Amino acid sequence: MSIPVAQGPPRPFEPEPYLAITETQRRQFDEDGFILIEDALSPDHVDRMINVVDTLYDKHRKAHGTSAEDAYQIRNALAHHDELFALIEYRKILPLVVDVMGVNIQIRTSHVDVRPPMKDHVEGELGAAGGFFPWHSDAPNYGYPVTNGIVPFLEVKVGYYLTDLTEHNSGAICVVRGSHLRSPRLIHDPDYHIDPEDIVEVNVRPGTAMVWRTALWHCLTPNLSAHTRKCLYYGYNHRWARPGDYDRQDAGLLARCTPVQRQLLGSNTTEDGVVYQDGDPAHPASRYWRPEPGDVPLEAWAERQMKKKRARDWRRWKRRNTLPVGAVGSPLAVAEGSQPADLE
Ligand SMILES: O=C(O)CCC(=O)C(=O)O
Repeated sequence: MSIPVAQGPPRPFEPEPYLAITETQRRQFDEDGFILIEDALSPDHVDRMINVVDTLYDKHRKAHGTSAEDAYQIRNALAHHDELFALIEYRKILPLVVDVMGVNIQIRTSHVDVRPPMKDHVEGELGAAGGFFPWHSDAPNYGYPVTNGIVPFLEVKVGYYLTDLTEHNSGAICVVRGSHLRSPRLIHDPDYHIDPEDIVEVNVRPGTAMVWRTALWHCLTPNLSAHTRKCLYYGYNHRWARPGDYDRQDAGLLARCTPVQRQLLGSNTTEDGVVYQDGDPAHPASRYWRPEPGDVPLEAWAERQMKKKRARDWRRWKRRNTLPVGAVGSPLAVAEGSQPADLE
């Protein structure tokens, strides 16, 4: 038998607004504009996703008669396969997305990208205007608004990398560290030179995910490796903004969704349309702007996740701070600066 020993309040009772993101990740996300999550997908999950991508790619090639050397992209990918659909609410990543975007979100875009080896590629400047994949940030036509010289934080993308990108020039995405904090006009300024020190070639192993601000300037290295590069992207924006790949998802797909899935697919949980505040026809409001109860089921989901996280933290704390009956004194002498986890 053991008794819990009182040793200051456990972390679960301290204010902790985040479901999953750590302080370091949060800082990196704000300053650099991206974070990498290694092994986000297990090897088995990666294999399944590669199969899905290959099936779609083959189908596309047969339908369009394209060659095995052509790059391929499919948008609104979530509607093309259950496995692609399932990733919209992937349990390891959605908490991070909610941590940075909040709960009033939807999918803005989802895409599969395939880039075979580029046999005849002529080496040029990375991301050059007019090249095969110029530097850009994601934005609708006419651009996102620019406030105080920069694009406000309006959306996040999650990249899932399915093939090995650890080699230089294997088709990996490159990002300019911190570029979300620069004027988007500079990308198109021929006199502006990106400091090579700021360029990060995302050389990652299969299964790695990148959560990034899409205002970050990005381009691709050519794929000069011997294997085809395959990856997936899921973009999330706010429900009060419009989606990018769809206006309204297919009714059959929406009918099969859980409330959270429906929200992520940009729909309210019941018929869309305006509501009248206090029943007053003079005060119509879109439910994307003023959600009705139940329109944002991610809120209740996030509360449940937070409760589970606190319970987990509490159990961990109890494990570390429990002494056998009869033991005297403080259970753990935690050296200043070290975390209790170091002592496990
Ligand atoms: O990695 C890719 O193939 C494309 C990345 C990109 O440009 C994007 O997601 O906007």
